[in-house]
Amino acid sequence: MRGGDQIRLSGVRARGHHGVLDHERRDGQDFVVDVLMELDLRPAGTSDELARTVHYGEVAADVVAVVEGEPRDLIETVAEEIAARVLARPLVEAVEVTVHKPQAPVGVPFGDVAVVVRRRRDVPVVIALGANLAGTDGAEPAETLRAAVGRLRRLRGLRGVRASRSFVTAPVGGEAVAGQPDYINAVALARTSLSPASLLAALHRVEAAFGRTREVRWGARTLDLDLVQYGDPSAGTDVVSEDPELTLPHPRSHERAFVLVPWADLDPAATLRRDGDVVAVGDLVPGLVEQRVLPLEEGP
Ligand code: PH2
Ligand code: MG
Ligand code: MG
Repeated sequence: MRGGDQIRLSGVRARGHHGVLDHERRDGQDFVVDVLMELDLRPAGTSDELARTVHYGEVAADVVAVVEGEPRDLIETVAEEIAARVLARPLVEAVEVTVHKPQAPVGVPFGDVAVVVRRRRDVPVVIALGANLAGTDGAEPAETLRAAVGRLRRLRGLRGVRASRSFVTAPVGGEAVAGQPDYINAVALARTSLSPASLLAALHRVEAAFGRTREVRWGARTLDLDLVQYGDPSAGTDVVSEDPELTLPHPRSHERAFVLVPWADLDPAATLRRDGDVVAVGDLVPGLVEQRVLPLEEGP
């Protein structure tokens, strides 16, 4: 488990016209800003690729743009705006922004005055769970799904995990899944501060912990955790990605009753993006009645 990687950028100095007094608006003064970003640095550290981290030069340029930009009465507002810009960068999980105003009109000799704001990304996500093989410890698929939801609840960077009921479903995929046992499927809703790539990596680690192997695409499996959606399509904040490693939204979810039925069961108001359009998940279900999906009866 990683212990919280960070990028620290400190002492960025720029001239701004923020403040409530006339002379502050007229003459301006120096503002000094520190930015502490939390993000997973492993992808960059193991690939040496700038695209897999945050470019601190771009963050510094954002800071200067806000300080030199629209004059505000309060440094709280300046700090909030900087935090929002930094969090808009997809890899940043959390940010702490300190805005110092060392020449503030305090009226007595003083060293420094600063505000500190801490903001964390909080994105709704949809995760589909599936299993159709006993686990390495002999656990039945339904038991594996329950245990996997427990793991998700303890995952760093994931909060408010809510799971649907479990469903028994016929294997979908034609030839590729012919002869496989029925699946147990469920859907979990949660909120995350992780980037899509970090969340996917965390899901892969949970799959591996449950004995998942990947010899054959669409092979029977002890546990499959798919990231179906990241963000809220009805608010236009969902991430759309064609990256073959992580296509978002999941490219086949809209035609899979084993995802849509548990999802709509848990959240009747759920929406999904399909070919650019935002559709109600519940509206897609009637078109898929030929796919067998039945609630798993809780045994005595
Ligand atoms: N997963 C697949 C392929 N087919 N069919 C059902 N019923 N449930 C699944 O989870 C499933 C599938 C590939 O991930
Ligand atoms: Mg899958
Ligand atoms: Mg998968």
